[in-house]
Amino acid sequence: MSDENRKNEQLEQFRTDDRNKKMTTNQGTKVSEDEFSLKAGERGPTLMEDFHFREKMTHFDHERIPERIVHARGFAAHGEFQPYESMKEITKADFLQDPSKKTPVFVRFSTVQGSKGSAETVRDARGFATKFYTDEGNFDLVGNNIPVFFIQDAIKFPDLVHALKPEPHNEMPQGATAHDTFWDFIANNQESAHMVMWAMSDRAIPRSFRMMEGFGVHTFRFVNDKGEAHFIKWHWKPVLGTHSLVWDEAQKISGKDPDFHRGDLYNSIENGDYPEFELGVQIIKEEDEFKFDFDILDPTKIWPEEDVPVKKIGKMTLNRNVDNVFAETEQVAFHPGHVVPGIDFTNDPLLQGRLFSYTDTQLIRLGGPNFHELPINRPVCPFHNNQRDGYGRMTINKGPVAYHKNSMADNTPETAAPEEGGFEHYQEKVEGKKVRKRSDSFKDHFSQATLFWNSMSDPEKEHIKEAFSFELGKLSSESVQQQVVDMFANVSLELAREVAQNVGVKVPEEGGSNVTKSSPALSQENTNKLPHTRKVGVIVAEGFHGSEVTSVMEALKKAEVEPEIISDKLGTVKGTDGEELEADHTFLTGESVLFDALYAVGSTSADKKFQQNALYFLKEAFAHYKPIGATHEGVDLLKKAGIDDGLGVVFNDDLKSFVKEFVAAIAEHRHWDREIV
Ligand code: HDD
Repeated sequence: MSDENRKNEQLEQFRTDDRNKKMTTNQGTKVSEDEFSLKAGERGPTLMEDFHFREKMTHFDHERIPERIVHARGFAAHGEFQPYESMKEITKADFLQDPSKKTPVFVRFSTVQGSKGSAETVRDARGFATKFYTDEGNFDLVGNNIPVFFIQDAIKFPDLVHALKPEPHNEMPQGATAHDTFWDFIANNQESAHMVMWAMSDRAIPRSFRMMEGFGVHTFRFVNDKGEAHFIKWHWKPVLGTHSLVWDEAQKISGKDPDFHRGDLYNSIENGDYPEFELGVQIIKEEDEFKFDFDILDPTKIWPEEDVPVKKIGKMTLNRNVDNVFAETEQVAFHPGHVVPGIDFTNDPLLQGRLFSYTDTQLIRLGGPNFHELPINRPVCPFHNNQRDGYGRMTINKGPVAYHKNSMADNTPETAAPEEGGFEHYQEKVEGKKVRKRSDSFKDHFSQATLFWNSMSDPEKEHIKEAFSFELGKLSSESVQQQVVDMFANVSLELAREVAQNVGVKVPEEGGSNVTKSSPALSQENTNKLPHTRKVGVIVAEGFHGSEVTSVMEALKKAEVEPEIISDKLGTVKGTDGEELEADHTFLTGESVLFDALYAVGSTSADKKFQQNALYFLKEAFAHYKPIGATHEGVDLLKKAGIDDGLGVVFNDDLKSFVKEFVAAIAEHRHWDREIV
């Protein structure tokens, strides 16, 4: 962790450590008894004058605040951002000028649909919200891991969310879109087609927050010190690549470890494996605004990376966990309208509406207009204005003057000219009639949905078909099923026909698309593939091949893979040559679904029960296309399970070659060639 993190220094003033201290009330009076309330007689009623009881109970009664209406389930971490080069030519944003300058950041990842206690590996978009504490004020990049959105106009957001959330009459299902109202909304709001394709793809079940892309979604503007503007789109690219779970695995993890994603993020930071994301921008010149076959202001459209390349402009490293989840992760308030000079908005009607909604929601959630004073939300630069009072005001503004303009305080706080860093809105020329309508340029809902479909590899296409078949298969309304199938016939007839057959509705005859274009950048097949931080479960029984296993484990660690021992009981497992290993998990506490790969070692003395448990783990890992390695008795185990060498299964008695092949198989992430299509 960098010592010069200004946000960390600021937060330090608010941190407190209660250990080894005397207990007091909130008024500072020392407490002599905390187990018994004050009573009139040992068996008598509690007395009103028990101020300690009253205070303790009242505080407890008020501990909960409303959860976020969307993105309630989230987890966050601190870090730093550093640009690769000066972006002076196109933006005057101070934090993007100097490659030696580090800016503190706070990132909150989230699911959208479920409530605060819901499972984390559900099928859903993920929020990816970053607060940059810049020297010119806070800049919030409030994005998702999907680059497009369901709707084009913010006025539909309450409808979308009402349809997406658990149904109001029975509050089901939790953390899932597989229900009638969601799909009814989709079929009747067809601008959602593109985002639905992403939501049905593997992108919606990420392996880790560390392995997802992030997108600002909207088109924003960069403005330089000459007042010239460019259109831009924001991207976060994970250094570890973009990787996903398998749907069956994701559902099982929801039960086995509902905290899977936060655990993964928290532990990787605790272990010093700091998650890294490169910040990228796509840039379009003002004069090229109308050169595309889509409207660049439409938030249901991407700018294909092959047409508008992503320029990587810096890197973010997450290097510190929060000290207190409520104080930091829960109370952080993001807002797409928190911008700094050099970054500006466009007329995207979804963005425009968001600019209203976020402050409004914080007023109810955080209880008033002073949420910017909460430690996590405070800018690291000074802030001065004439705003005063309100619930929970912490700042003590001195003096009688709280108005502009004034003479009594020399007309201060004074406004700043643009040269002094004053924010100046980009002077875009606007004219038109007041209308409530969709622009004609926003009316093509299907071309990019087909572009996405065309860009998928065969396994990815198969997963999309299965996801649609799962979701629609859960509906009770046949009419909605039919409407959705008919809608997606406009994206791909192959997709719609297969889904129709799977869910038993009329197979569409007509449809299809004449879009043949594809964008390789959209396929996860083409992502970074690295073995780093992958978890390998090493299945070991008493009497294992001692030195061999330890040398394989050492070699795996060298490749930055993380082996963890699974056995039938916790404690020491002894090898043939006296070698000892400590079991991290048993077959009860560990689970095949919680590992990226398995290494079967076994032993000659493994009993039947051990073998049965190990076989269950191995078969499940195989079914989830995970790399599996085996040596010695482990090979026999696998053969018993009917699993043979090849397709990500590595048997090799030569240890050096074994490690090399196994690490390569781990880097590959999943071995889809096992899939029977
Ligand atoms: Fe939103 C939260 C991202 C459209 C209204 N949104 C929220 C969060 C993220 C996003 C990441 C969680 C922030 C956190 O971790 O605290 N939202 C998006 C993206 C959108 C989007 C990428 C489309 C491009 N959102 C959107 C619209 C509206 C909202 C159109 C309303 C007009 N979003 C909200 C909200 C939330 C929110 C209700 C809930 C909690 C909060 O803001 O602070 O105001």
